[in-house]
Amino acid sequence: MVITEKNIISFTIKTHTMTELSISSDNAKAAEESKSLPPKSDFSEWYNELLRIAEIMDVRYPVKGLYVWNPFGFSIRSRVYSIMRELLDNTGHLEAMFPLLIPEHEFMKEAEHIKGFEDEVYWVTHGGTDPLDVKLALRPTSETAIYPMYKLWVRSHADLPLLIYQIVNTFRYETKHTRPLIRLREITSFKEAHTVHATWDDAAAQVGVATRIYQEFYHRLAVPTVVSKRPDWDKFPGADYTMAVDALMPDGKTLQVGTAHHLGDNFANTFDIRYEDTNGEQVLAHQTCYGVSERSIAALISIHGDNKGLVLPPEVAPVQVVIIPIVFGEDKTVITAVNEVSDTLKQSGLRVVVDDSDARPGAKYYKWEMKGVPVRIEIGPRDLKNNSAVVALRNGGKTSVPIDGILAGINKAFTDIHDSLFETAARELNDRIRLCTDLDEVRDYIQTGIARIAWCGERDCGLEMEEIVGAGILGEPEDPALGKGDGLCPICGKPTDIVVLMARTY
Ligand code: 5CA
Ligand code: ZN
Repeated sequence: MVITEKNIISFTIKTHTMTELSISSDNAKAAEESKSLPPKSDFSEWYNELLRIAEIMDVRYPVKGLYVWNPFGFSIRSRVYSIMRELLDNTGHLEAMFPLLIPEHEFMKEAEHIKGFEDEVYWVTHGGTDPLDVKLALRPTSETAIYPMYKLWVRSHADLPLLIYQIVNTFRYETKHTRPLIRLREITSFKEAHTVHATWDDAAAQVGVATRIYQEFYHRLAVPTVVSKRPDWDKFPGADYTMAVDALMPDGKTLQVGTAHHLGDNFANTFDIRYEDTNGEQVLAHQTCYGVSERSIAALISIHGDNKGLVLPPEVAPVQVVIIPIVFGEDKTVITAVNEVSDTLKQSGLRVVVDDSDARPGAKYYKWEMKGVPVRIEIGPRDLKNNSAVVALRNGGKTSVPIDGILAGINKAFTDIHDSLFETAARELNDRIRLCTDLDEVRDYIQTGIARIAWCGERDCGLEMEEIVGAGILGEPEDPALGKGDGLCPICGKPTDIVVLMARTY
């Protein structure tokens, strides 16, 4: 092979990280493709095309409901899940890992749980050509894998509380329309926590801790959420009650992005999980479980993205800063300055790419905007004369920053970007929650957002409200500013101070 300058360049690119590699595709092609991103107002098309063009997921895998994480998408996922791990580890949770396969006799122990999941379970029935003695379920969630072990692990009140989580893949034979990151048959990023407590009240307090952890998690992703108590008919199979965390998607539908379930002593009863209390008595334990999936990434991408592509909060962006040298002719001073700035930022742990390819600046902007890079730095001869650089934020705005203070400038930009993304999304959510006085109004309003409406709390009235509106009751919001108010139940006319949320849901 003849060694040309081009070969050398491509060789050096190959020694870079996976992220840099996957995004080093041809600029002209990237610019061309970005033009084909449909407007965000056409949300469903925009979403699917964004996943493809920004290289988040490849949906061409030949099994329905199973998708492939591209390296760039996976890099976002890793950072998002690092935040989750950090929050759980800092609140006393321990990470563990349980088997994927659950024997039929364990899976079939809890009646409500079976009813809820039996239509969704994939079964392994053969080992090679031999039929198995005991059928094995691919976990749709892991209560029945974990709790037989908890029976062995929990001995005394001193073992409690027990707070364990795992991040695994789970399988659900979903019959509703499958969608990447939103409704999968193989959920690849299922974070499930399973806790054991002495009393019902201790478990209830843990459900509160869980929803606060989730709100904090979503805040780090700059995604505002609403927490509500699901109506009884929509709770987790086998739970006493379910608290849910919902995000509002751009098309006005809500996405359930996390749930925390109070399991009472239901599973403890079934799996015989008991502890010796201070009086030496054997007492049934109380439990909770709570979960989040890659829906968190669907919300992150959908809520912040725009017509030009991804917009990512700096903490989870695979590339945080792209530096574009503006060079004319043979002058090397700009390149030298660019490399110095790049080194300074990298030494502080920032994820930086210098795009010194010979594509036009416009093509470079397209490419890195599509990838959601939060900050673009441009340095040209004129900037150098002033000892400054132009700093452009992906979510809008440009400033000039002195090169001497570049690190402080970029760190401040990161904070500003995160705060502004959150504030914009929170305002949007706020503006799209409306108090309605009758069900006709609810039916109209849910085309746009989330409706608030009085409800007496009776099951029959709630089910009829859902029937009339053609959408679900999310539940009574935890925040009293949303969940309380004086009104009349739209079905039975009884006065009530309960207000519930109704929305079209994914
Ligand atoms: N064992 C409990 C807590 S981990 C459990 O399984 N709860 S769950 O069924 O509500 O699932 C937890 C969360 O996973 C849901 O709130 C939802 O955000 C997400 N999820 C559920 N099914 C899917 C699916 N098919 N695809 C993507 N995410 C899903
Ligand atoms: Zn009523």
